[in-house]
Amino acid sequence: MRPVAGVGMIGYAFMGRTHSQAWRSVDAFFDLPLEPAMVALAGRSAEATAQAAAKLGWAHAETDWKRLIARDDVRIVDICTPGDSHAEIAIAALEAGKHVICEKPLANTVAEAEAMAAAARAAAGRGVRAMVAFNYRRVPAVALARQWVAEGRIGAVRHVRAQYLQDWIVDPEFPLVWRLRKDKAGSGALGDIGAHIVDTAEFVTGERLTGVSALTETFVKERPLAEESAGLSAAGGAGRGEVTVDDAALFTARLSGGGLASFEATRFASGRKNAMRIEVNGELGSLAFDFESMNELWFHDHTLAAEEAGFRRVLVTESGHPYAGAWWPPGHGLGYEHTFTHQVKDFIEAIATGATPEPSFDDGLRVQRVLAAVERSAADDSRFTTVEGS
Ligand code: 4PW
Repeated sequence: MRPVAGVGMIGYAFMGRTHSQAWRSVDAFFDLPLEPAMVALAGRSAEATAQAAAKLGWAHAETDWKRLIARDDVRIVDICTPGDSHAEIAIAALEAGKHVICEKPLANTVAEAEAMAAAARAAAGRGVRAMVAFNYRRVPAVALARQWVAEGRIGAVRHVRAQYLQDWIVDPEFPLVWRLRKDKAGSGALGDIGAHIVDTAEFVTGERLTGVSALTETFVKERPLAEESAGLSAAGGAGRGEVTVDDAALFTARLSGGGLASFEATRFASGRKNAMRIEVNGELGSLAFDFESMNELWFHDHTLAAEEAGFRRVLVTESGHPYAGAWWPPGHGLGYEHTFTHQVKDFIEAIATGATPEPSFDDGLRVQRVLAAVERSAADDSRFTTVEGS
């Protein structure tokens, strides 16, 4: 009999639903050293939380996250709330000896992320683990790209070209949901989706961003007010409010290995729904990925004769590819939700083996520092060179 690890989750909106799906499915597809049990879900409204718990597969409902953390049958705390509550909940859970998995970005500010990373380091000494949920690391094609870069298949990295393109707020009448409020989300496209491509770039290349130069813009400054819990699709209510975050963030960066990188995070790329893309050009070849075709990785081998070389599509569904062997026969493909299942699988294994889970809170802190550097750079007009005559 395997030991049981009780899980308590806080929040049940978009991310709460993805994480619930992961906890429900992980034990059916992977051989785990611990058996996860979906013990309790916490939310503010008793009725809505009880309904969500029943629908998503949680045994109990709590209306106070402190009570959830205090439960003896909860060993793992899964934080799926907006960024403004991550630090308080994560630090309390770690201090109570609970393993913590926390949605991204790690926090709303560098100071909060520093406090969380310090709490995670202190807890690690007591055998307690903490992980930040950059789920795109767990796309098989992204994990394969990292493996091939690490194996030297593309040689020294010269360029990273990363984009995360969505279009769900192009309509100026789309309401002011929490993701568009600095007090709840910390930043806009930058933290919500730019954070993913920063993490993915570092993950795939094994390098660090060492400096940035940035532009940000808020195209629509005011929107209809929305219900507090509204997600990526929502109806506007009465009254209007100010958008306090960026709609788009563009920046260039230097990489620790000497390469140059560019990043674009926007929710105004009409027609692009969830185009999380990365291309890496190395001295021996290139790799390219687009989440909208998430089962594919494109590879160009620059050591081949020019007559033979060129990008070729690798269908990342073979049993020898990362994570893929646990699922369907070759060619049958995986979807968005599988990335979350892989994430909790890796987290459970780290808890059981005592390894530091990746990405750790220190990794989340580093991304937070990049986001802060982007905001500082964008706010500093003196670095923006106006074109003569414009
Ligand atoms: O995966 C993405 C998230 O990290 C989702 O598409 C939306 O953008 C919701 O939050 C971010």
